[in-house]
Amino acid sequence: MTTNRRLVLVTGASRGIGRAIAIEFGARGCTVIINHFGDTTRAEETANEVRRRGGEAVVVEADVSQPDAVAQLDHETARYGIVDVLVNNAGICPFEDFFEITPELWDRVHGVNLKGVFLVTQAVTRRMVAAEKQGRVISISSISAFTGGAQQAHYCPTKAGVSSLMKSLAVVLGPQGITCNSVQPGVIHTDINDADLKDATKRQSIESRVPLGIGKPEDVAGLVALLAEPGASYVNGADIVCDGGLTVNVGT
Ligand code: NAD
Ligand code: RM4
Repeated sequence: MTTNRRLVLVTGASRGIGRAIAIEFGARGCTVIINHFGDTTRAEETANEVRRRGGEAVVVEADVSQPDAVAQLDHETARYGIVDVLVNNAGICPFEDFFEITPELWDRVHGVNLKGVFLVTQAVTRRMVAAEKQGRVISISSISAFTGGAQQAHYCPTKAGVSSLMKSLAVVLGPQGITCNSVQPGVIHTDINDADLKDATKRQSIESRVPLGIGKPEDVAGLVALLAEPGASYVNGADIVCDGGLTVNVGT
């Protein structure tokens, strides 16, 4: 089935930032493929909201760290046409002390956050190139690509890797008319950090450092949608910080 609507694939779109991105593209009349892993009920809720805003939605479960699952996601997506906009958003951050991080946990975080971006992007852009589609790849990196976190020694390198991967792909795919960029959110209240942000002391400490306050998923979604507009067609290989001023707040 193909339509004139732009086809947008958002990984990890059942909740949080990915859900807000899916809904934003839905409001812009797109067909949105809503990927998730083990979160069917909320993925269906996202799909319903996309439809309510005027878009079309399809839910596809796949663990982005697994090559076979990504091949299946790619196959399902291709039924709706060639992707116009890929948003690599799926990610995990199981906060852990450095000395408690096992090799298995390290591999899992790297598998989902970094290998997943490689697998999905390779599959989707292979089809874009074959179809001569002037597509967009937008990956949700993080300020953690250039900052550290006491319980994020496994996570931060994955985000540095995502930002780095987008730069290489900007070079590889730019000549084909496909742009690749990263968005680097700061602290956005979602399930990923809900436990931390419910701790009043931690919340106050973070809040006191963010000039615009703790972010909402919609604060990131608006920027991602802008990067998919024609006006952003010359942005390629960029890291765009979206943190309410958190990381510049180091003066006296
Ligand atoms: P979230 O936990 O609310 O949502 C995560 C999403 O990823 C869910 O839809 C889940 O189904 C999906 N997912 C998890 N593992 C998956 C897998 N193996 N395969 C496919 N999908 C999978 O988290 P969030 O805060 O919305 O995070 C979204 C992205 O934003 C992540 O990449 C995260 O690192 C990044 N990020 C978040 C923040 C923040 O403060 N919340 C800041 C910077 C970057
Ligand atoms: C982000 C960043 C945020 C944290 C989330 C989980 O990339 O490090 O501070 O809340 O991850």
